[in-house]
Amino acid sequence: MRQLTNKIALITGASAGIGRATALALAREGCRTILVGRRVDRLEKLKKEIENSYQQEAYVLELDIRKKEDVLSKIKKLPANWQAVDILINNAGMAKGISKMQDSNVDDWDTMIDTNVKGLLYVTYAIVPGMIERGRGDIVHLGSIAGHEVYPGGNIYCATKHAVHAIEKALRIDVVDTPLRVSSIDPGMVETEFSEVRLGDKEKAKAVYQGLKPLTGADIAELIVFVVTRPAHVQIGEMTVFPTAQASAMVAHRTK
Ligand code: 8X3
Repeated sequence: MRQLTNKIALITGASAGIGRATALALAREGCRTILVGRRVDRLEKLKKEIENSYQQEAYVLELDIRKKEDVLSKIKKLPANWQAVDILINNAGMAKGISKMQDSNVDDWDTMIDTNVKGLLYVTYAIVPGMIERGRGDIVHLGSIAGHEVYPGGNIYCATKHAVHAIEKALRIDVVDTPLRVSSIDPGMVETEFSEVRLGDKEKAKAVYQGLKPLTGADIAELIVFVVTRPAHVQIGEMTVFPTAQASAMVAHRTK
């Protein structure tokens, strides 16, 4: 039997990148997956792929996690057989812009803070009480090296990822008297839509990963599978992961 047979995993930002890869990996390991995102067409395609590849059920939940009332009501109204979420993957997040703080677009700050911090909190708040009641649950945040370091142009994005760490550590304290586990996976360079969204330009996004082999969403998904398949007494705190050619947020080795 696969390790995660019949567990329910809810993945935010499941339509692309790390979220999509994680949904596929968890389904492969036996999870029934709740695919959360705004781009329903993509989520529906992913649901079909999961059903065809792994003969696993998936459920599409159209949701913008920035909308507090929607998060609370839509998660509450999940069908009865999808209510008992065992694994929460707080993946949805993004960076917008690389300007200095004094030159940046304040609307971009709102987007990042509302998604990366407030959205993550709303989803966590909607799910964790049920986990405590059922006496089981894993919460995995997608942090970043930007939650450990601050680099030029990173300002507000780095602030949001530092906040993700604070939330992760605080939640671990708050559920220490329960069987719940709280973890954060903190990647360096992963080639997804991330840089395109941040820079608003395909070519510039490509250049971010030029001359080195970046991580993929699938690399991160395998770490998430590892985290949630540890024995019940083993709780991973934070796991930092880089491409071999990256040493820190600012140090990478590129070949021509
Ligand atoms: C993404 C990694 O280095 O661009 O979170 O901040 S980095």
